[in-house]
Amino acid sequence: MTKLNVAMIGYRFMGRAHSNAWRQVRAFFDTPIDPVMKVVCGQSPSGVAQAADRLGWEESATDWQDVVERDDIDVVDICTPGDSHAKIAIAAAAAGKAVFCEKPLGNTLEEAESMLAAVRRADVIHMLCHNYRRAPAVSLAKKMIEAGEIGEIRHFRGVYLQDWIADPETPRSWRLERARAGSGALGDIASHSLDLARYLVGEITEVSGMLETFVAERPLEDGSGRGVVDVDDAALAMLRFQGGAIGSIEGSRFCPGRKNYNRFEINGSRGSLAWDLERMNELEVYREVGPDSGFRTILATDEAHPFVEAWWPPGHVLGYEHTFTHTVFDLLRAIDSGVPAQPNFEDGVRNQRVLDAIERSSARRQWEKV
Ligand code: SOE
Repeated sequence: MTKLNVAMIGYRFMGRAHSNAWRQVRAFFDTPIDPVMKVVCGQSPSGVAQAADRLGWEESATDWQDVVERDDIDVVDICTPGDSHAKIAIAAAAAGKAVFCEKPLGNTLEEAESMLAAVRRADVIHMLCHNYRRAPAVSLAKKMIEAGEIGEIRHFRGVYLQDWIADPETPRSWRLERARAGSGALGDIASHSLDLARYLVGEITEVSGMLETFVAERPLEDGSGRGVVDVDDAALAMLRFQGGAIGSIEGSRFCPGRKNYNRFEINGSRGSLAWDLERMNELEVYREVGPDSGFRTILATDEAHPFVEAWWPPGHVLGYEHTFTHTVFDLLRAIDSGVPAQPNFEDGVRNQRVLDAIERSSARRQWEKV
């Protein structure tokens, strides 16, 4: 079996999620190639050495430029904050590596476009990590929509709500700095709702957006004073889809009690579908079948459901981390077959065009074309 040497840049939250996926994928799925967790890279020598040991990487390193140019590396997995996605991805592509990148693709539309140009120029496989597409119940929703089971789509309603900065004294982390994160709730969580909207319903042509920052200043993490918050705390947008549907997405980190409430509802001419990450194994389905129609819940853990066959018997539920393993499995299939992975950097650019239009719309207080 062909070996594929992986380098991962960044090792915190997403780095742990991706490491788990790289570790698990071959133990559960019939992968066409065997990934080798070669090297993890980070800024702190002791931090990254510890991460390598705990997460299962053969080596650790602190210079990402060296790592992406190594002859023995085949794929570069980018799990850093958004301000370094573009430079790492562009260098990795130029060195001929396949590139796997956390969302959102770049911090700006220009960055995302330059990343897409780089992977096209180098003709390498590229993939963007929007892991929720591969929750089995979401993949099932996609199959049902494609089979026409809920008819013509009229509405998409997506919300992604959290509460971790609702307290104004929560320190300003990198996610609240525009220079590092690009945007706030918009790029971090509303981008997931947006990706699901495009995946399940189709392209978006026009938006009306509203961004709000409720707490403009917060304590700095090192205790040295207070710092400005220059990203949105909440983002809300109305959407028009190419196919005629209308919709909305909302992302906020100011919703007390909502921890990671990533939910959508889709209404079609003959039925509706709804999903909620916090009950991620379940798909709510309504189909007009007569006077006794009502929403029913499909527990998407049968062998027949997408990705489930590789795991446990029916009812032995899956979790957040499995969505990353499914994503890595599909990346390996793309690398093996040469067939583009989904979502890829082109999706990243399309998503970023919508995010950009939402920002413009909010600033100008008017509808914007994507
Ligand atoms: C932020 O809290 C965050 O970790 C996002 O960055 C992830 O993309 C999201 O899936 C969960 O929330």
